[in-house]
Amino acid sequence: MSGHLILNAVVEHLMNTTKLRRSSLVVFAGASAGGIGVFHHADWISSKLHSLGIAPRTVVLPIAGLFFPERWPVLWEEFRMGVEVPVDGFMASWCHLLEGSFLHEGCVANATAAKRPVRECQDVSKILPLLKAEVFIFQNQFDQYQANHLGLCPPDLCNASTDVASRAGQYLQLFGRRSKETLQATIQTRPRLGVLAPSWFDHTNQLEREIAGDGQGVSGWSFAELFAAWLDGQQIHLLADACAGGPCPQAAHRSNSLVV
Ligand SMILES: *[C@@H]1O[C@H](CO)[C@@H](O)[C@H](O)[C@H]1NC(C)=O
Ligand SMILES: *[C@@H]1O[C@H](CO)[C@@H](O)[C@H](O)[C@H]1NC(C)=O
Ligand SMILES: CC(=O)N[C@H]1CO[C@H](CO)[C@@H](O)[C@@H]1O
Repeated sequence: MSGHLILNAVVEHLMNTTKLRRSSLVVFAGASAGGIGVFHHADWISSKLHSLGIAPRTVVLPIAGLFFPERWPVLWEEFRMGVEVPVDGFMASWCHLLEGSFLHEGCVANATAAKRPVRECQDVSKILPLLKAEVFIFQNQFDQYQANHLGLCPPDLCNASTDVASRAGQYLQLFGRRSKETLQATIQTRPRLGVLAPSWFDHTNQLEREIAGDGQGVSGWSFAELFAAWLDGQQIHLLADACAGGPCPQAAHRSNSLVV
C-alpha cells in the first residue's frame, strides 16, 4: 500500500479537527516508505486540499524515499560476479503486483499514453521528471536500507566502514554514483526542485537527526538553513562529495532523542 486511503481520510480529519483550513503553508513529509508515499502523492495533495476548499502553499518533503535511483537496484550477488544489470523493472512489477497501490497520476497518464505498463510508475525515478509540485528531496546517496535490503549486500560486507577498494566497496561506489546521477539528471530538467543529498551510509536515522536540529550538518549547512532558503525561492542543490568514492563518516550520535 502507499497509504492512499488513510491519507485521504487523515487530510479530511485534520481539516475537521485542526487549523489546517487556515494554514498558509503545508509541508507534506514522510520518511522511508512514507517518503515513497509522499512522492506518489506529491501532486495529489494540493488537488485534495483544493477539493476541500483551501489553496495553501504546499511543499513536499520526501525523506529517504528514492526507491529507486535509475538503474538500481543491482543485486550484490550478481555484482560480485561482474553483472551490473539492474532489477528495477522486476522490483517495480513485484511491488505493484503485491500492493496494487496508488501511483503518481502524472506518471500513470504518461505511461498510459505511451502504451507502457503503469507498474513502472512504482519506481520513483520514473515519476521524478513528471512532478509538478514544489519538492525538496532529502536523500542519502548511499542509502543503507537499499544497499542491505534491496541490493542484498549483507551488513557485514556493506556498511559505513567498508573498504572502498574491496568488491563490496565497489558495489557501494556504484550505488552512490547511480543515486547522484539520478538526482543530477532531475535537477537539470527541474531546477526548482530542491535536493539535499548527503553521502552517508544511512537510511533515515541521520536524516531525522538533521531535521531535528541535532545533526552534524551537510557540507557545513544545517537542514533548517537550506530548507528555509529553498522555501524563500533560492536554488538548493547540495549533492555532497563522496569520500574516496564511498560513503563518508557520520559524526558520533550526540543524543538519542528525536524532537521533531
Ligand atoms: C469531515 O466533516 C465533514 C462535514 O461535516 C464530514 O462529511 C466528513 O465525514 C468529515 N470527515 C472526517 C474524516 O471526519
Ligand atoms: C563492515 O564491512 C567490512 C567488510 O567490508 C567488515 O570487515 C566489517 O566487519 C563490517 N563491520 C561490521 C560492523 O559489520
Ligand atoms: C518523463 C517521461 O516519461 N516522459 C514521457 C512522457 O510521454 C512522452 C510521450 O510518450 C514521452 O516521450 C516522454 O519521454
